[in-house]
Amino acid sequence: MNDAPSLNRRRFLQGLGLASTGLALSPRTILAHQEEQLFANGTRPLVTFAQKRPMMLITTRPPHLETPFSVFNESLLTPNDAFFVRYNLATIPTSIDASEYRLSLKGLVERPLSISLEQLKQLGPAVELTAVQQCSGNSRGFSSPRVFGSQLGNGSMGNARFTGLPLRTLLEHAGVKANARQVTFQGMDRPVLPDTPPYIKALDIDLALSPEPMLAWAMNGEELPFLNGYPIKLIVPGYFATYWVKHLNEIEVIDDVFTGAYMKSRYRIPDNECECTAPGKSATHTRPIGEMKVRSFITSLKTGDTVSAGGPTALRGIAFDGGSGIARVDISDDGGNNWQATTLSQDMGRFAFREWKTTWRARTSGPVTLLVRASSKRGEIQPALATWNSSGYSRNVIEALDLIAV
Ligand SMILES: Nc1nc2c(c(=O)[nH]1)N[C@H]1C(S)=C(S)[C@@H](COP(=O)(O)O)O[C@H]1N2
Ligand SMILES: [Mo]
Repeated sequence: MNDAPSLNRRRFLQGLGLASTGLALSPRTILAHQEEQLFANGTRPLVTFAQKRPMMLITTRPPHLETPFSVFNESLLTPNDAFFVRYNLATIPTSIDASEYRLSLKGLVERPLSISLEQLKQLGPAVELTAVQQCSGNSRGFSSPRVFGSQLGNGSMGNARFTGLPLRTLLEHAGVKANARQVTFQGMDRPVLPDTPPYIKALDIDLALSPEPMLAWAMNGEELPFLNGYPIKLIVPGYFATYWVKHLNEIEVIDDVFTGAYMKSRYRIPDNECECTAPGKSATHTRPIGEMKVRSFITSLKTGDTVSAGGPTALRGIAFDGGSGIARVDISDDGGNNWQATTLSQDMGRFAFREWKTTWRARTSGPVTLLVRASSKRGEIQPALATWNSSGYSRNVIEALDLIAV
């Protein structure tokens, strides 16, 4: 890509007051418009940031914006202007000159590199892949008992078609040394205070050299939106978004297990099969969060909606897992005693949202609860009861929608 779009982008961000200082990050609030959350936090304002349509505001600085859930029923690819935004550190880049951008690769490689965007794109053939990106804390706000952290609804996820260079092409170009154990990744955002640890993530060398991780520069056929990691974001299909480092510019190959705070103390889950503890208890042994668990949602209805008693109701929704692919999605209207199979739509790849559809009839009038449950190709199935961990990570309980048949 040439320089023109990035220059336009810089002006665009300046125009919205995003460019000069971090403090200038002020969203334009769409007044009078609030989105319901289904837990005790009440409503959320819808706000507009640069390149984004009205999004649900979690925090302003750094920007943390959730996708309104209705977007997931509009298209299987989450549009760039509706894709969620999350940062851990408050000093985020506000202007990036693509012509000055360099990606550095150092540490245990034969030939350390510092390359431009153009050079990166010339290193090998570009690849494309559709993948779900989901925050570890997506749906955390539904944890019971409640947990610390942003009270997220179900909108900290999205499905996009990414274009970029396989990470392993870059690593092989530089020549990884035999004693390599992990690879670390850092972007251009920084802590506000000197004592706050930097946001650095690490992947085991085998994962880093596997086919899927990608240095992506485009999303749904367009440059990455600024707030989604322009100009380069690391894509780790199947893995939670904490590893998908945005504004990526520093990669290092190391001979040990990385001990930075965002690996050693944060983004960790109980080291057991359910990634859970008894409610209210903290785990004695933890490990870094990894692949996503299987999940499914009904997108065509929302809690409180009215359906016709006896008549057909068209249902549709989405399902995804950590990359084995979706085997089946079933619904139940009797608390899970009987399940009705749904039809899976076209497969966009094992890392993508899988659409499901079915027709369902509410048998009697009155309140009815619809459950949706996905099974993955590796035999994983959503649990009937919510598991709990103190960070509210990797929630994947069977979703329930309360409807009224009339
Ligand atoms: N540079 C950088 N990359 C980051 C983060 C961050 O704080 N800084 N947060 C991670 C987390 S926790 C999430 S959920 C995703 C959010 O990506 P998005 O804003 O494109 O949706 O970015 C990940 N990559
Ligand atoms: Mo996240």
